[in-house]
This record gives sequence, C-alpha cells and structure tokens, in this order.
Amino acid sequence: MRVIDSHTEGEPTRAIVEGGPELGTGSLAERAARFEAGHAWIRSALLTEPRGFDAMVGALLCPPDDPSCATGIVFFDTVGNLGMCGHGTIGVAATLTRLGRIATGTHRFETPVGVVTVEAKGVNAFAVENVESYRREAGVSVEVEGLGRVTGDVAWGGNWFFQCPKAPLPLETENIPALTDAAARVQRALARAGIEGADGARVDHIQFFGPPASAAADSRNFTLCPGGAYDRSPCGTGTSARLACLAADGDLAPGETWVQESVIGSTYRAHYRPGSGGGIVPTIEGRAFVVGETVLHFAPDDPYRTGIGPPLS
Ligand code: PYC
Repeated sequence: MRVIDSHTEGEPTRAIVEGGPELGTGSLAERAARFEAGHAWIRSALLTEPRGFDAMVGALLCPPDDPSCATGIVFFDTVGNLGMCGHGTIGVAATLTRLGRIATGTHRFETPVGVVTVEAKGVNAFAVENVESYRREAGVSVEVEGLGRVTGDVAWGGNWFFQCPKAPLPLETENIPALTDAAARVQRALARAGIEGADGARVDHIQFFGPPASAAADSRNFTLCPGGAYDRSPCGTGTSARLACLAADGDLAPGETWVQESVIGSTYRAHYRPGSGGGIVPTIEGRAFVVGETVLHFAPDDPYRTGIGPPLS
C-alpha cells in the first residue's frame, strides 16, 4: 500500500494513494460504510504503532461518483470513519498537488457528507469551502464527573461537535493531558445523557474555547477527536461548526474573517456565506506540507501486521 503523509497546521494526514481496498461502486457514503464494516484492520494497521500513531487521520482516495470531482475521499481515524475532515482535505490537496493531479485553481472533492470545493492557492496553501454547517442546539448542559455542570452548543460542521465556550483550564500545551482527560469525560457524559446529533449520531468531537495567545487570532481551541487524540490543528470541521454558532448568535457577519488558533498555536483563517438550508457555508484556509511518501508492507507472519493492540475485525 502506498501512502503519502502530510501535516496541516501540525495535524497529520495519511493518504492511501495506491493499493487501497476495492469498495465497489455507489455513492461515497455507501462506499465509506463498506470500508468501515469490512476493512477495520486498515485503520489500526495505518494509524497505530508500529506504522503510525493515533493522532493520524487516514484518507482513502477513491474514484469520485460525481465526475466533476477531482477525487473521492473516505476519511477515517482509529475508531471509525469521519464524515468530513477539514485538515485532511487540506492535506489531501497538498498530496494531489505533489502527485501533479491538481494545479493552482479550484477543485471539487467528494466526501461521504457532500462535495467540498478546494482552492489551491499554491503548493502549500489551500482554502476549503466546506459542507453547510449549522447549530443544532444552544446552551446544552450536562453533568460531568469531576467537572460539574458543563454547558456547550451541539453543532455540525461535517462532524458532530460539542463546543464549550468556557474551557475548564487554560488552553496551554502543558495542560494537554488534563484537557484530554476533561474532554473525554464530557464525551462520555454526552453519551450517557443521550445528547445526540441529527439521526441519533454520536456527538464525538469535543471542543473547549478560550482567549487566543496571538493578538492576530480571535480565539484558541482544544479539540478532542473520537479516538481520544487531540487535534494539533484548529480543526476544520470544528471551526466550521464554531462559525455556525457565532453566526447564529449574531457575533460574526457573512464574509467577516475569523482566525482560529489551535492549542499548539497554529491557525486557520475562516469566513462564511449564508447557506441554502438555513445554516452557513464556511471556508477554512490553512497550510499543509507533504512530509513523507512510503510503501507499507504487511508480511503475513508479522504478529503486528495490523498494529499493536487487539486486531480489529
Ligand atoms: O480538521 O476537521 C478536521 C478534523 C477532524 C478530526 C481531526 N481533524
């Protein structure tokens, strides 16, 4: 299997460019469901040790169903598929640029939750117009073990988010283990309380917000991803969901720039236009760099061919 690794504002993406599983035909959502049901071993083999690590997001490149798209993409982490992935889309754009499959200009990528538009501004700079994003519920309170009552908004940005405007502790790198623990408690509390996204979807991404470190940014965040790793980037789908909440509160106007800082200090520039379904259509701009091109081997007698840990079926 041939993979190309990149990072987007610090967050890694591993794109499968050759030798991925055959998923048949149909919509990207159907093929993503087949990938999740029948190829779980690829998640652990690519995204856990000894080949990877749990912060990596995988991107399986496949032929698009919509011929106007440059590629189809199934995003996945160690525990399952992601609907969309902002940093992953920017990482894939850098990878396709490296492969000579896209040039400077505008391109459409098909994901299981809809088509997104990518403007390639150079080999490392990309802006993604995401799927329509919206706030489902404002000011949802949940009792969290060790933290008391925590209040946040449930919002969609291509994945489901619980966004807490008040972080339980300062958003600084030395607090990452404690922030990870606090966000995991919130994640479990939401599941226990039956707080869900549309159609019973799990609200599996947790974000804390606070003041930025840089005077050039509007906000800083910490994002816990479904598999338990934190997002090194400001999270593209999370920033999309945040813009939807800011727009709903009248705190950000269409076209106004929002600079979102991550817990490591990297940033996305973002803005939105009104959507046709009552939400907003966000654009997220950031940088990605290709960091490696690798052929992965899976020897049949390698006891860790599917990664360290219980093999996924
Ligand atoms: O950038 O949308 C994102 C993302 C989701 C999970 C990790 N990164």
